[in-house]
Amino acid sequence: MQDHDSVPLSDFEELPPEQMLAEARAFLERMKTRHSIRQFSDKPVAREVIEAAILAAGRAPNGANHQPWFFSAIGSAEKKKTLREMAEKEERAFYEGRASDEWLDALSDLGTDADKPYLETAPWIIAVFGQRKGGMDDDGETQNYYVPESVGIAMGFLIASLHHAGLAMLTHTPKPMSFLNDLCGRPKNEKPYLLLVVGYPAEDATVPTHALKKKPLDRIASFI
Ligand code: IYR
Repeated sequence: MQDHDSVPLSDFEELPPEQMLAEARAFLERMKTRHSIRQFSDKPVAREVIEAAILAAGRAPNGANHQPWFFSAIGSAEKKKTLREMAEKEERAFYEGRASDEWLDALSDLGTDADKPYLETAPWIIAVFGQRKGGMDDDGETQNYYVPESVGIAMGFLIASLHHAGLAMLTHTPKPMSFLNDLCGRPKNEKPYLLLVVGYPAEDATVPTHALKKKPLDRIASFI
């Protein structure tokens, strides 16, 4: 290995094999209770919970440890109203012509449409940006690497962390979503990847049956 500064690994926790298996299976069971929902309550969620989840996302492995992500946690009623208006404008164009028939057909089992009331109802909407440039010091110039991969992993951590904390979510991707740069005051060289709607489910929240059908292990993995 090339010469570089390092410290001994000191916080790795080795588990006995039976406990390892039990933990892996317990996590699987926990993740089975994660569902994308589209009916949210307006019950508030403490900002500290969102902060901890974003910090967990910030621990994701990423290109050259440049940490090429930014999370705008939108909690103000005024911002959420503007966000809803802008997202619904794009979504109307999407559902009324921009999307192919094939795409609309693929969405029909989910019951989605251009109305996004949850963008106002849910207490937090997290906009996730990827930084094409910036490096460790956010200098806006240094090249970043594997940005979509890094941001994708961080979003997975964010979702798992919020679910673990007992919150419900929806990943939402208005198309296009370049309006988010202005809304969140982010520079042009950042690319919005996703909106994460976060809060408590409404009492009458539902899960589309289609979303419950998951591929079995032998269709998503091989052991060779
Ligand atoms: N962005 C639209 C459409 C949409 C697209 C996919 I792919 C989905 O899995 C769900 C929705 C919307 O949010 O309604």
